[in-house]
Amino acid sequence: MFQSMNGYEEAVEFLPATDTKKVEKRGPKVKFVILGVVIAAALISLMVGLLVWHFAYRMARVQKVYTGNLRITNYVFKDAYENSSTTDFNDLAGKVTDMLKNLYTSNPDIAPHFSECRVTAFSEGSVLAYYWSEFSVPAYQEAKLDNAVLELKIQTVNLRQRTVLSVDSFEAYPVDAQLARTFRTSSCSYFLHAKPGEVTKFFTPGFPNTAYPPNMRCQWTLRADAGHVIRLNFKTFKMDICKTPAGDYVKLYDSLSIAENRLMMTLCGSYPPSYNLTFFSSQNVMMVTLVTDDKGRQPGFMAQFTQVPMTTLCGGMIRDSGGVITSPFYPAHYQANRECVWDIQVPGNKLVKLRFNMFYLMEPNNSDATCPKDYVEVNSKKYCGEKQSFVVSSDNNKMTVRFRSDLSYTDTGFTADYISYDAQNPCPDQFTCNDRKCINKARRCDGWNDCGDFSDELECTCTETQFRCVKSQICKPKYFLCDGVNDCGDNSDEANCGCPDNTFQCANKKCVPQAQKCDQTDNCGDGSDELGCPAVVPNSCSDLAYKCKNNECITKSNPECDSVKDCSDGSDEDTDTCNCGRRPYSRKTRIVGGVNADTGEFPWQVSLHAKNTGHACGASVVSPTILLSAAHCFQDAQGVRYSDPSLWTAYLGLHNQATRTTSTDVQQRSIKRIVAHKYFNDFSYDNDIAMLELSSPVTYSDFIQPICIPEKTHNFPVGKSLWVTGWGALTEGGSGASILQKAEIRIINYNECNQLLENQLTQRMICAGFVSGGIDACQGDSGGPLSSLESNNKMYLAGIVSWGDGCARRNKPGVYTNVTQLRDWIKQNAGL
Ligand code: 4AZ
Repeated sequence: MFQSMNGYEEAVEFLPATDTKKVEKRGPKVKFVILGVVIAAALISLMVGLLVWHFAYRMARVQKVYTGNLRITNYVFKDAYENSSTTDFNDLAGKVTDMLKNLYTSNPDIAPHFSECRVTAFSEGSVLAYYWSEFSVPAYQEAKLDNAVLELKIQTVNLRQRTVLSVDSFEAYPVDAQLARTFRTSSCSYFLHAKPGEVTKFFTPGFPNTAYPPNMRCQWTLRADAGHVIRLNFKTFKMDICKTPAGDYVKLYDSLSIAENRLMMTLCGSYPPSYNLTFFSSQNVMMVTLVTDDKGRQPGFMAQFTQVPMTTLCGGMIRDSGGVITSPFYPAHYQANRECVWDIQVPGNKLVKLRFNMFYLMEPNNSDATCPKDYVEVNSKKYCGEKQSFVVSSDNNKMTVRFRSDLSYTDTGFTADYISYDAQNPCPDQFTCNDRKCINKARRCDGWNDCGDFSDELECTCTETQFRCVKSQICKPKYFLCDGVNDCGDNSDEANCGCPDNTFQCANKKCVPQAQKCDQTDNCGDGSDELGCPAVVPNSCSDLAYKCKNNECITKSNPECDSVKDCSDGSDEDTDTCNCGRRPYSRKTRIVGGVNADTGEFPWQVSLHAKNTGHACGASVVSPTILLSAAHCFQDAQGVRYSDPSLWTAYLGLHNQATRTTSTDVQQRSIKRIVAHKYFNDFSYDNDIAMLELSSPVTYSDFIQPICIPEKTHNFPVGKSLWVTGWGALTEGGSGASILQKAEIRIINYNECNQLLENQLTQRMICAGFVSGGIDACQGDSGGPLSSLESNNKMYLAGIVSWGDGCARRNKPGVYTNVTQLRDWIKQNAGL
């Protein structure tokens, strides 16, 4: 190879080094040529750049659409204006569009861009004309056009001079041009006028037989007679889950234009049928629009509306010594653009106290404490947003309460009760909080913030079973020290609890050598040293690691069904196992008046009826044929053979006990087999679990779904919030509930609870509730689920209602069967 190259070299003719002239002569010429080429290239790119800029930016045009309404004062509304094919409509529409065109073309910032404008509807008042106007504007002039069009509002004086129309108000609002166009051309457009005394229904295309179509744009124009408002109620609302920014959604407008400044509410996701989705218009019109994307089909909605006489009556003079005030139409959404003033006056020697029990005046994306939009003003202080129960009191015998809603967004409002009280003794036989709320005297200085403002916990002498938090100076029970929960709020109860260097602090506060972390041995005794260990160690599972079907071990915390494939065989994400814990009604619900669950909110909840007794116990659906419940429900007693399957009937999908035989959501089954835990101890209630096989499988529905069974390595940490549900007694020794009840409670530290319950706990039990009492399961809730919402957004069966020392007592939390500890039993007996 080397040789052949030598051969070529001989043929190359090099410039003789001595021929310097030749080199000099060529040099400057080449330089000029290069320079010329560079300049030409620069000029060309400049030109191209300019052209691109010109066409792509200066010439690139944006379609702009504005919508709104204007009020014509020298015309009187007539029925013909409702129908766009009448001559009356077209005459007046022509005048309005002429006026708009005049207005636009006489403004130098608007005229060059104006394309088209149309009147879409009229309504009463004298005549409100709804319109849209379209413009085509170079991108760089968009902001200028926006300003000019929106400022037109204030030029209404000129309007009168130029046209035969007297216009006293004019609104314009930019809308998405694409959306506006598709609404205009959509064939899915309906015009409905309420009939006096009748209910008018409308629904999404295909409802209830088929899902609504993809990429749909529909609009419903709703009208009522003059002097009426519209009451709109969604009976069913099942849309795709809410997605931002797009997705499927329904918008309600307090207007006949789709201007966002008149938007009352955006609805998406699904609402349980028991949710009060009721809205009132402020005038006699309303617009409902539907937008769907290309995925995630659902049944849609069914709505109905009626007309009700318009009344501006709200608020007033109150001279009674006590009563209730609410926002208009509570608990339906209040109207936009309302003002109510209550002037409360009680006898001269008394003061006024107002307690808000429900308070929802929420505006999306608005956390402004000055309450610039909807608010309630009491004694000149404004309140808005979403609030827990609170009390406002006055220093004299008068109180003025003002409720104000602006043009857009409405909420469910408020309900409040007012009482008059004696200034010298605001809380007879009770403790008076700083905000003049009254609480039971026994709750003073007990370590719990019963007043809500800590005033019951100030200036206390700590007892020997209490310690004092550093910042707040509040006394708390000593067993809060070093329990891993920041009870003081300043962490002072958790300070100085640490472990020495090179040791690891377990969840139960034990210290173990650092080297024992993730060594697949439970050195802590609570497994916490083996949690959160990233490595996957094949074929050597410790008790604490999740075991894959192929025997791989996953030491990550709660790896099952978290949408991450941790096992190489994917068994942690098995679709059959993971198809559980779903709540078809996805909306976060608000409890309005009490603790009733919503229909379908806990679709795994079962009511077990014993012959001649009625509802006796709860249970949970875990598969189409299997329920889990508590073993103590099936112990023979008082001459009744509770262990006999034929004694029992299971009601699935049940919400209200009164409708268990009539509701179409309910599926009723007899029981084929009951398997109680072999080692259930009817003295200690250890191993309080039973499996029930149904006579025939149930069909899953929106109201019947299985709950997920946690793996034995699943971690439910202390302090985690869970839901307990059932139809059990509403008070200790009291009678059961008709509507399924729900209560949010928290997991309590095992050792602390064991102390409170005098060492009666076994490892197959967990405690949940509140040491302060007040919220708990009770008789009749037994066997029912303790449901835990996990990070994968599925509900898991953390426990089964088992026993307690009474119900809701202080220092006596409820005890639940620890499902993770009985995971192997469930596998062996239920095959799941
Ligand atoms: C019962 O008798 C019962 N406070 C269930 C739970 C609790 C108390 C009693 C918990 O079924």
